[in-house]
Amino acid sequence: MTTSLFQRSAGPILVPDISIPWASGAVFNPGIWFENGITHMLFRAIPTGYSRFDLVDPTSKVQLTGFDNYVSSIGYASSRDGVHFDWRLDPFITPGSGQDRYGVEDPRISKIDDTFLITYTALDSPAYEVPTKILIALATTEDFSTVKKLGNIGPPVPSKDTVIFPRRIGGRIAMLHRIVPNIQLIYFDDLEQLYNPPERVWKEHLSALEDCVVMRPQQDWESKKIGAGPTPIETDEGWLIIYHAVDDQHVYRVGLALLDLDDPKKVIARSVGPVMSPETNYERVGDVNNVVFPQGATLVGDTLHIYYGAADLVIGHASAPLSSVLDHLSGQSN
Ligand code: BMA
Repeated sequence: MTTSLFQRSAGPILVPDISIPWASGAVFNPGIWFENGITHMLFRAIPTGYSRFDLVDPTSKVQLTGFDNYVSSIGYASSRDGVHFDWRLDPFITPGSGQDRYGVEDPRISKIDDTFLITYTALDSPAYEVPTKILIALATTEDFSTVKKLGNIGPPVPSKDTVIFPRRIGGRIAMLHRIVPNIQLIYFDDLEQLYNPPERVWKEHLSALEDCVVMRPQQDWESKKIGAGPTPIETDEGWLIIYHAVDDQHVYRVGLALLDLDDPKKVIARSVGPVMSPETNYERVGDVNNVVFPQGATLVGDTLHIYYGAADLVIGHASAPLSSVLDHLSGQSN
């Protein structure tokens, strides 16, 4: 199933810290931005005090996990070598009293002009209440010190796994998101439209949703759903997309794809098999077992670094030469 394309660090690179109350229970799913030698990380963090319970999926009968008292914040850490991170002691984004009152989750970082754009999931109902009210939220920062929450920028239907391309494409802002089970692409004319999308933008997108699909589940290991991970990485061959895929048994794995640089709706190549699967103990056993959830990546020289949530409890890191990743993809179909 797995290949040795990616080399993991010896163990998790960030774990919950009992002395930091808001991050004492779990830290996972890190968004990453690399600039001027610094790796900036934003991650999902949960305080201790939550409890797990078993849930059975009513259709598939697969055993799932539910949680009580499980409200996430987003923390910040930074690193000079990409693997040893220093924490900021207070959370970077906290849930408010509005549509994000049940938690802020899964941040991805992009940058247009001089502004960092942070897309994340906001919960307007308790996690694991069905149907969960989830929204796409946006926040901006210039310096990873202060942050401005802009609220809900998403459609009037549940959507998550949202990431903005790190430059304009054809003069517009391009964003991937996921309405189950596919990955879709939407464009905004400019930052103002992204910050405060007029109703018609999502209305038009939803009415032509099938035409906006970039990737659909294709393989058994992707059967339930797929979702974009890190900010797309620009390479000579195309936009490198690192995504997660969930199978019928609720196992999360990692896949790769290449999208056309000028028209990212065109898939140039895509993994046939997963490039990472839960293998180590900390990926197989945690708050949600059998999860590798990539959400951040950097290209430093010729090395591609991937940062991922492991079993919804800790943060893992793996790397591979970009040339090997592109060679691997050139042997795959789409
Ligand atoms: C997704 C999100 C992620 C989580 C994953 C696996 O739906 O909630 O934050 O890591 O499920 O539980």
